[in-house]
Amino acid sequence: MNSLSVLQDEHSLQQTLRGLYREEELSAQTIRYTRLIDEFSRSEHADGQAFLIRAPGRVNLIGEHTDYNDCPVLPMAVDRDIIGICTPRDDRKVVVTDTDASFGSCRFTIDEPVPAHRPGHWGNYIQAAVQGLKDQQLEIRGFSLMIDSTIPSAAGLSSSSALVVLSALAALHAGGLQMENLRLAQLAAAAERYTGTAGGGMDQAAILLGETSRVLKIDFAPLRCRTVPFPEDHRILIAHSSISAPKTGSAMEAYNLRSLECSLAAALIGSYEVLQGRARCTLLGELPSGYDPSIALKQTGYTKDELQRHLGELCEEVPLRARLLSALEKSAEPSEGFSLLKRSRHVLSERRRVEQAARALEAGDMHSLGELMHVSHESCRDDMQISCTELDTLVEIGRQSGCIGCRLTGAGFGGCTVHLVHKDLLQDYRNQLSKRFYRDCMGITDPDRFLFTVVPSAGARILI
Ligand code: NG1
Repeated sequence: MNSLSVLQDEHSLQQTLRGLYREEELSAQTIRYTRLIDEFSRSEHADGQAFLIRAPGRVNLIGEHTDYNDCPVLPMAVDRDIIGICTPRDDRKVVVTDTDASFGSCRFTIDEPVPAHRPGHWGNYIQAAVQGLKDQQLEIRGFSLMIDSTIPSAAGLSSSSALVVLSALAALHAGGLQMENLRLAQLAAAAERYTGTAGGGMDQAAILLGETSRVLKIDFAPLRCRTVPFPEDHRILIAHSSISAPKTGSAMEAYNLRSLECSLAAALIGSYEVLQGRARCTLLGELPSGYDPSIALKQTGYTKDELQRHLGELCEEVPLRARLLSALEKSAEPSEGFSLLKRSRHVLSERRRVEQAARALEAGDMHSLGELMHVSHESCRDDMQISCTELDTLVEIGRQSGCIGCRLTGAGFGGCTVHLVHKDLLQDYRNQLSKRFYRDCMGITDPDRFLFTVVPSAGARILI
């Protein structure tokens, strides 16, 4: 750990930041870090010994709602991030503030169980990280942390997971502890579920394993990652639908319903497979490639009663059955029933597309990658049903305006779209989206706050 005056040295700060950001943004980023350090040094918690941490957001190129089924994803960590300055405390308190004072602060003692904040409060993510470490019997020390974020929240760019990972790194480092990235990614994914989402492990893995200029092909069970270079002559443009999709309330319910439907689909398929004398599966990702779920599942939606009966009769795995029956009990029945066939069709076809997309990227075949992104969006819209009118309109305008590929990214129900564009066409493409979507469809006159490029960036770590 360093004294605050060491962190305030502008020259060494700029050296530390070089490589994390685009060259043209280095000065602005240095100013941002310097402001954070100065503000922290004036706060009541600053005691002289401090360290800097950074956790990036992520954008997913393809592989949506696959991770919690143990199917692969193709994301990248990006240069929109949360940065933090942290110092250990001698009491058992965690005190976190944001440079944006409108967020308020978050305070809890390490021994409080999670969650103590109101639903949707950002403090829950910090508490979840601390709880996750405590559950590993790690001796956690209190810490004061001040953060600054450039990741839009509720946008499908993993601001919540970046906060979980950043907090976990802060708690570990403040306590003189270290943890290997793959283990920490799994721990952070499990910890984030304390906040109520039934998510997978893509975000935390992408945030920790990110690499400059490279896309990540992440597989689960066991968690592993290989990286593929992103071509220098292409750009990733993020376009926000302007619809916020916070992981609280209805967006969380809709997300968790998709996760439950996938587990129910796997349980019913698993029981069918056992009846055929084949091995049981408990997750869609365990099915062989090319598996046709329509042999085991009916076309129309299932009612709650129907599923309860099926699970009671068919599923002999008692803990799994109990878990699914309890989740089903808590879930409202969708008007069209539980759409198990559609969900499994999306997951299994998306798994195939991710493999094809990774191969296309490796071969530098950007047009095939783009085409897969388009098909993925259609599957997200029609089978996973996680899109909305604004996302579909953005994607449609994107396709008409000459992008190589575009689709919604992240959990959906609002949030962002990701667009793959050749660098020479970027400006014109951006102008088209500004005019045709933001101005003409949404009446937004300052689209620049919704439209930005990102580059593949390094993973989360303690900086100095
Ligand atoms: P975002 O978009 O960051 O909310 C969520 C899940 C991921 C993954 C994607 C959809 C969490 C923390 N994140 O990401 O695990 O399932 O949706 O692909 O639940």
